[in-house]
Amino acid sequence: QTPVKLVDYQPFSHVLNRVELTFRLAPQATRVLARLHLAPNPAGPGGDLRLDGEGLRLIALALDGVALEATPDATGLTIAAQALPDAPFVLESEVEIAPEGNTALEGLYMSGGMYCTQCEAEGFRKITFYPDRPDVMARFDVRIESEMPVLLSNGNPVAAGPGWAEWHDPWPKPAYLFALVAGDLVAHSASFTTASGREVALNIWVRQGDEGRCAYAMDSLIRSMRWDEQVYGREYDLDVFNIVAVDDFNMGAMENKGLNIFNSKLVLATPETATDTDYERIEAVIAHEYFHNWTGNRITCRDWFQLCLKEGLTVFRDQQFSGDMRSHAVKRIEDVLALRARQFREDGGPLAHAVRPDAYVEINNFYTATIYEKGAEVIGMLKALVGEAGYKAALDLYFDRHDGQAATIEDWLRVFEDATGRDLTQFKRWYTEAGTPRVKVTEDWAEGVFTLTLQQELPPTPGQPDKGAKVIPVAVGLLNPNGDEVVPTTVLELVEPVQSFRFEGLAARPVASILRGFSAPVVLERNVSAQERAFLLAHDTDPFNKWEAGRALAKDVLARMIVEGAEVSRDWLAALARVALDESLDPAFRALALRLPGEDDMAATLHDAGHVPDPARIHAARRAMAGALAQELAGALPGLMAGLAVQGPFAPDAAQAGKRALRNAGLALLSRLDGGAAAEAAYAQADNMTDSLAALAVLLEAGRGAAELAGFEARWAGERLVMDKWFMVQVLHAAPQDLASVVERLTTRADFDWKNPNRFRAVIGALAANHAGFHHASGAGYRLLADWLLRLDPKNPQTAARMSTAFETWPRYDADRQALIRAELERIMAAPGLSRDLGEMAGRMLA
Ligand code: B3K
Ligand code: ZN
Repeated sequence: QTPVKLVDYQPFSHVLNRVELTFRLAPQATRVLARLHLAPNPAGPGGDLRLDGEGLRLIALALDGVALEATPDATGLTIAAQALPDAPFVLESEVEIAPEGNTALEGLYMSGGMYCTQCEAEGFRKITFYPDRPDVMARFDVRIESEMPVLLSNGNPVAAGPGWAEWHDPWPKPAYLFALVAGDLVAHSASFTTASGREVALNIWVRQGDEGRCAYAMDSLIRSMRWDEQVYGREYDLDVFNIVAVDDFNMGAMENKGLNIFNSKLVLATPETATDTDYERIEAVIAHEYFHNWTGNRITCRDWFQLCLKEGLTVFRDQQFSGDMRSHAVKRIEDVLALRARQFREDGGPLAHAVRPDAYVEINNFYTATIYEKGAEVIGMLKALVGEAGYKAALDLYFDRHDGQAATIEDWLRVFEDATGRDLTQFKRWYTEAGTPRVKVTEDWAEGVFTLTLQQELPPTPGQPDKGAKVIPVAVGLLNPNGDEVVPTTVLELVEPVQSFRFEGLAARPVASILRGFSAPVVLERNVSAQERAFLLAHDTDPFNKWEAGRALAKDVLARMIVEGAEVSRDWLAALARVALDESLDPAFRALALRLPGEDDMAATLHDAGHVPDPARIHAARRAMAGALAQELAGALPGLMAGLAVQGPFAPDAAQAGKRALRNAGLALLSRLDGGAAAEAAYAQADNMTDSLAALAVLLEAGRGAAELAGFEARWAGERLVMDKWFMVQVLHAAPQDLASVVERLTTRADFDWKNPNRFRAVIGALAANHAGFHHASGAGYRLLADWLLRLDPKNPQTAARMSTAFETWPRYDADRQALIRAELERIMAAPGLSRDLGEMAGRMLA
C-alpha cells in the first residue's frame, strides 16, 4: 500500500478545457464515448499524458481523429510524450462498463432500477479514461441515450427527444462533481427567484409513490437558497437545480453541480415515517449540499489533502444555517456532543490525523469527523479570533479571489491574513497537527485580582510525537457570588504553552465560566467543586456552558459510581431536577440536560483519567443513575409530561420537536418506575414516528415491546426507510448479553438486504453502537462485526472500511478485550483479496 503524499503534488501535464460525453446506457454494457479537448499545460511538468481509468473495457482510442494503439494498465492509460502534439488536440475514447454489477456504489451504478453515479472522490475513473483529479476543471457537454423517461446530468438542459437528452454545464468543474441519472422518476417541483431576479426551476426526483414525501426537503432547499444570498451574498448560478433520491448510497448525499444525489433517507419524510431528528438532518444536509455550490463547486480543492477546505467550511455554514432556523444554543450543544462522540474519539486513537493530512492510501477513508467537524471548529475559531466583520471581509475576498479555482488551505488562510492583517502562521498548526489539546486551568484570587492560568498540553498522535503550541481562543465570562455576570464574554487568546490572564476591579472572588460556546475543540481540565458546577448550571448566562456544567457534574457523579461504587449524588439530582422543571427554559435544552452521558463517552472519560473502563459496570451504573433520576422526579413527571402535549397538527419545527424530546425523555424516566406501562400506552396513542419510535425504544429498554415490534413490522413491512428503524432500534436497545443473538436473528431474515448500505448500517452499525453489548467480554460482538466486514468488503469496500472504525477504541480497554479486538483486526488483515480501503484502516488501527 503506497501512500499518496502532499509533498509530491504536481500540476497536471495538460489543460482540459472541454469534455463531450455520450452515454449509451445498458445495464450490462454501457458505452461511454468521451472527447477530451486537451492542450499542453505551460505550468505543468510536461512528459507523458496519464489518464486514470479502472475496470474499463477500451473499445477505441483516437487522437485528432487518428486511431491510437494503447494498452491500459490496472489504474489507467499512458500516452507517451512523443505521440502528443504540442498544440491543442482532441482525444477520443470509447469504453464499455457494466453498471448493474457495480456493488461498490462508486462510478455509474444501478439502484432500484435506475442509473445513478457517485464520483467523489475518485469514481469518475470508473466511467471513462480521464485525469480524475480536482484541479483539472472543464466544461462538460453530456448526451444520454436511454429508454428511461427521465435523463439528467449537470448544468442546464439543452435539448431532448425520445430516448435521449443533452445537458450543458457552463461552469468548469472537476470530474468528481459529474453526475448522471436515468430512471422512471417523478418530480416534486417548485421555483425560486434569485436576489437578482433569475428564475430557477427546482425539482426533487423520486420513485412513483414517493412524491408526497418531498415537501420538507423542498422547503429546506428554498430556505437554504435564500439564506446563502442573505448571509453570504451567494446566488445560485444555473437555470435548474435537481435533487434525486436513491435507495443505495454509501453516505448521506453528494453535491454534484446542479444535480445533487441524495440517500433517500435524507429526502423523504412524512410525520408518520420520519422522526424529528430525521427532519432536522434533512434540513441540514439539503443545506450542506446546496452550500457546496459555492464552497466546493465554484471554488474547489486543488488536491484531496485540501478536502477540509470545502468540507469544514460547508459544515460550518450548515451549522450556522441550522442555528438560524432553529436554536443556536441547542444546535451548539448537539454539535459538541457529536464532535466529542466521533471526532475526539478519532483524535484520541490510532486513526488520528490532521485536519489537513499529508498522506493517504485510500482517500475515501478520509471523509472523517476530523476533516468535517474539526474542520468546521477550526473555522469557528478563526471567526472568534477575527470577529464578525473580519470573517465577512475574509469570506468576500475568498469568493472574489478564488472563484473558478482549485484552492488550498494556504489560499484560505491568506484571505484571512489579507483581509484582517493578522498573522496566521501559528494558527495553521490546527490544520497540520492532529490530536485534541488539553487545557489545564488554575485560578487564583488575591487582593481583588482574579488570575486565570491556562496551560496547553498536546498529546502525541500517530506520526506526530511533538507539537507546537496552538492558538486557542478561550471565551470566558465571570459571575459574582449572586450569579450576576460581572465580566461579559471575553475571548482570551492562549498562544503560549502557559499563560496567565488577570481580571481586576472585582468586589468578590468570581465564578469563572470558561470555554463559553465551546470556543475551541479542546478538553478543559479543571478542578471544580460540585457546588461550583451546580452554581454554573443554575446561573450561567451562556447556554452552552450552563448545559456543560450539568454535563460535567453528571460525568463526575457517574464516574464515581462506576469506579468507587458510590451512590448517586443528591446534589446532582436536585440540581438537574431544577433544570428539568424550569419552565423558563427551552424544552429542547431541558431534554439535552436530561440526556445522561453515553457509555462510550464514559469509557473515553475514564480512560483519559487513567482508569481501564469496564463496559458492563458503565452500563449498570448508567442504568442506576437513570433510575435514581426517575425517583427524584417521580412526583413531577406526570405534570411535566402533560404540560408538554403538542397542540394541533404535527409540525417538524424546533418548538414542537423540543416538546416531544422532553416528553419522551420523561417517558423514558417514567418507565424506570412503572416498568413500561406508560410507554405501552404512549406507543398505542402515537400518531407520528418520533413518538412511536421513542416509545418502542423505551419498551425495549424495559425488556418489553414484543407485541409492538410485531405490530410495527406488520404496518411498515414495505417501507425500507421505516424498516431500517425497526431493525436498528432492536439492536441499539438489546441487553448486552443478548446483542449477538439479536443481530444473528435479524441478519438471517430475508429482508436483511446487506448490500444496501442503509440496512447494513441499521444492523451492523448499531451493533457497534451498543457499547456494553459490542464490548461484551465474550468477544461475540467483535467477531460478528469482523465477519460482516469481511463479507461486505469484496462487494462494497468503502462502507466496510467506514464501519471498521468501531474498532478504533481498542487501546482503551483491558488486556483481554484488546487481545480479542486485535485478533479480529489481524484476521481482517490476513483475508485474501482485502480491499485497499479496509486494508488501510485495519493496518492503521494495528500500527
Ligand atoms: N462530498 C460528499 C462526500 C463524498 C464522500 C466520498 N467518499 C458529501 C458531502 O460532504 O457533502
Ligand atoms: Zn460536504
